[in-house]
Amino acid sequence: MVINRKIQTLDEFTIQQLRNFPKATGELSNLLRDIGLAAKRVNVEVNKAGLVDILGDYGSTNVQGEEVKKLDVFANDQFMGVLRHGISCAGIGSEELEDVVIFDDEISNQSKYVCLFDPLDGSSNIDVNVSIGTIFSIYRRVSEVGKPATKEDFLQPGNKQVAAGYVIYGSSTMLVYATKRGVNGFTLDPSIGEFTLSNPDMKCPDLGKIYSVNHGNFFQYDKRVQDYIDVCQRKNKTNGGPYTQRYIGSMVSDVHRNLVKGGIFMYPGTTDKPNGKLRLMYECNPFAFIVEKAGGVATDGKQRILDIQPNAIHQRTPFFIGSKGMMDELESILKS
Ligand code: P6P
Repeated sequence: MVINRKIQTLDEFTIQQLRNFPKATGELSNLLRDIGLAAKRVNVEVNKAGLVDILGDYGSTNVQGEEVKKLDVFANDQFMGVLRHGISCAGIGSEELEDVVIFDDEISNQSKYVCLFDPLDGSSNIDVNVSIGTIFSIYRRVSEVGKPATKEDFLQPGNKQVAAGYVIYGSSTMLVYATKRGVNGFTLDPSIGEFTLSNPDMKCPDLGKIYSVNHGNFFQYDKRVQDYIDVCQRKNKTNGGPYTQRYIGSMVSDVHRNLVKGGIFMYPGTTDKPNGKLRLMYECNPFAFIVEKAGGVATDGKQRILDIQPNAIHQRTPFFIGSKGMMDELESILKS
């Protein structure tokens, strides 16, 4: 009987990374495995969403003033619970929590890392069975290990991230994460209940043919953003235009597709919301880290997302991310 040893689980992969870098303490590997465990628990509920009476609004509203779906609450509780009871995280920030939660117990205070989460992004799509996702960001603490984490640990620019990733609960469930060593994708194998390496060393194509933006806001965008969208829609021998417009309304799905196939995703500022809708700390920074490690680019229209110095956990930013060639094209128009 041939045993297929080609399958490498997330745990085996992170342990192999540990073996390759003996100075590593294994704490980051533990943290990623904890996140993988919570993601598997969320995946079970997301897959049942159409069957169990957990649809419909929870009736409460989160700190963003948005209706909270039951799955949002469940997902937040899963990630916070696993990390609080793990040994690798000193505290978390979350879209679902008004302020950061410092775990402040003897073991957690010894942890080197803090995490920020969007536990279930795109939750408005839950009731119509569109893919949704979890986004996470991991920082090394700036406060003294051994003492409780502090707010400053969470308000670091994205260029200080140690790792970042996302889970996409779609036709298959994938976990993609990046460290300084690159981007790797794992697909959940239900037969063994493990994330298995399916997309090693992911790279974002330099050019793509997909642009993602909410055209409903077109007349609220800056003129130069409108000009770029116009370029995307026109025949153009130099950039192979017109492009195809794809917009799912679930950022994890849109950005994942563009990462794999090449493309550009935009959530610009509008006259109603000059800073756009997306959150810097737990939506834009993690994806900017991942896409840059894969060779792409991410800006707020003026500067690199990862260089923005945050001043609030829930602050928003305009967001442009994707293939380097398309982002260069956008930048040339925004600077014109
Ligand atoms: P709009 C989902 O609510 C989300 O936060 C992102 O996942 C998605 O890209 C965006 O909002 C969609 O927003 O305003 O285009 O519906």
